Amino acid sequence: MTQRPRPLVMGIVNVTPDSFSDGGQHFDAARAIAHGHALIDAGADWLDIGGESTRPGAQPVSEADELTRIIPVIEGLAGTGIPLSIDTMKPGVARAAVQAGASLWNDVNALQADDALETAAELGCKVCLMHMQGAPQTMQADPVYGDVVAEVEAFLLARVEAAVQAGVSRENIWLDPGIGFGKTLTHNLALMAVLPRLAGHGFPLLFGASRKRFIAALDGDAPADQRLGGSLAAALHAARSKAGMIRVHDVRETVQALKIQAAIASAL
Ligand code: 9MG
Repeated sequence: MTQRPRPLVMGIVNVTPDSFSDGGQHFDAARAIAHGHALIDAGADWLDIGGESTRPGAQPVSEADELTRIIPVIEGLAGTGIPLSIDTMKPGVARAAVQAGASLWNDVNALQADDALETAAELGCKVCLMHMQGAPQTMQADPVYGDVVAEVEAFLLARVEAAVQAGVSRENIWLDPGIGFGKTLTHNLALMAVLPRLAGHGFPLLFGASRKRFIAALDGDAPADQRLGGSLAAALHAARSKAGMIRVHDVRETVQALKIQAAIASAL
């Protein structure tokens, strides 16, 4: 695993009803594609495209609806030269997305769905195995752990072994502690504090804290559009902790913060 001076930045393209829609059922792929281009211009190294919200309380969508949302967007961004990630829990969606041009399957469910392991092995794409306790609809109701760090770490390493057993190449595996996915503020902080340990297992770490609820919990219930400071603080911490990629909404600001931190570190 080669170490870059700063982590890669993954820009988020959510193709969900609260973004790029006319307020109804019609998704505007052209606007989502334009947003992807704007994130690339802002310095994104990767784009993560998702058609099913995984926010706390989000309801599942059908495979057909998810495909209708994301495939035109992936096809529209496939020629940019910037690699694309598909954020989905569904093997059928991952398969179609990879055929349309995605090269990373970002699975918040860590390939636990039926056929997910076999599909990932067959596709030969990169995979991100993320930890989540429960499912998005209910995960924040009452998350409980004995030792959150040990449990998340053991889960991720067990999913690595399941993936490798199924034929996924070790070189294709990324890990992610899943900040905000079935975790209280205390759980999130404990995991962020041990990022260097989680990054030390030989697999690159993907880290996502952008605009998440824990920032509001520490700063007067700040609404999502006022969480940039907290998002940048978490991104810089992840970079110092040797995360390989940071998943963010605010690409330009994150790239700038990471550049400055790397420049200061190189002057030491
Ligand atoms: C889809 N999604 C939302 N938050 C995420 C996070 O923190 N990590 C990954 N891998 N995916 C996420």
